[in-house]
Amino acid sequence: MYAQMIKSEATQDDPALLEAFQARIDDNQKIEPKDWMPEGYRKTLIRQIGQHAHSEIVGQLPEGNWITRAPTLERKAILLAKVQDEAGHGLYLYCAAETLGVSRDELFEMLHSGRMKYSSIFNYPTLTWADMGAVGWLVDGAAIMNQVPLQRTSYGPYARAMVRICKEESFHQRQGYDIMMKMCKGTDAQKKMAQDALNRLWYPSLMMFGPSDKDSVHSEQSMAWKIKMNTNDELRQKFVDQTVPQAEYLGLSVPDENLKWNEEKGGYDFSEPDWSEFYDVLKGNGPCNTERLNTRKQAWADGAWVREGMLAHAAKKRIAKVAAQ
Ligand code: BYC
Repeated sequence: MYAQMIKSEATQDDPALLEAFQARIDDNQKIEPKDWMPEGYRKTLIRQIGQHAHSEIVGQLPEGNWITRAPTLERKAILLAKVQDEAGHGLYLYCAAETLGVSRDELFEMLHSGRMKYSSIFNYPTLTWADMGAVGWLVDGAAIMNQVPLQRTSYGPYARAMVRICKEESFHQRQGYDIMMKMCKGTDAQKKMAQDALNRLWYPSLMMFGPSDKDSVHSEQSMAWKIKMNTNDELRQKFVDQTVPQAEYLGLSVPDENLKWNEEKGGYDFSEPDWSEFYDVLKGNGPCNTERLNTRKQAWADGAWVREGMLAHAAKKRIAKVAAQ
């Protein structure tokens, strides 16, 4: 019946079509690119997948900054591989977004004009080598917490991209924790550096999960469509519960006076991030917003000759093919 309906000239607000679509979601069926979908579902996916893709490629910048300064050849090779992985994640995600009818050029235009966001975390600077540890441990740790459930998301191409991304992210998280372990077992100055990185990156990492549930605009609809599998606060709580024992193992203290195990809820009570800072960063006023966006725009401009060359080559081949027919 569903197949018959998609063949018909049904409109977006056809209740029977919407009901059948929701039934497929509720039945955990995957939605594929050629399937009928409500316009809101398609737009929400483009927004979320596009922002996720942008986060991956902007996320390369704070770490790319440290490739030339990694303390050993081995650390340099590992960091280089991690940053390359992130380029790959961006590519899978841009491809997944393209299946929804948006072009790569449009996605980049929206990033460059500020109409599309990327994760707030990447607007903070990476000041010391310990930040490479803290980014891997906390930022990739938060990313995995959010992305593991997304492997079950309702849109097939997004869910499948997420499987590989999660495998690589868990390696990234471990390499970050490994750097932290080395720093914490090192000299007093190295341990101090590790503590300082945790102090600066703790709250920005908590912000990665988005505003608290009462202020989240999209959660309710996105969860009904299984574009999002958990609320922002659920994932933030899971992240805190997982990360606090890891900090204790390192001998570091989480910069939160209110952090306390709550037996009744079986999780930690903890302080909320400063949400005014979060919204300010989203508006473009974080410490590195301008620098990050300018770097991306410059990379796009610098790559113009490659795009033009490839398009010219494709056009030439098309003409040659027509001439040969
Ligand atoms: N930063 O209604 P809400 C990574 C925006 S990790 C910036 O809760 P939603 C990586 C939100 O877009 C990061 N903006 O929204 C790791 C919305 O504004 P718009 C990437 C944020 O979408 C290591 C408004 O606030 N991961 O890639 O239901 C190395 C209201 O929020 C943020 C993903 O993108 C934020 N932190 O939930 C390299 C995972 N939080 O769009 C790379 C997929 C919220 O209406 N995305 N906003 O203008 C998601 O799971 C969800 O989109 C979010 C937000 C949980 C992030």
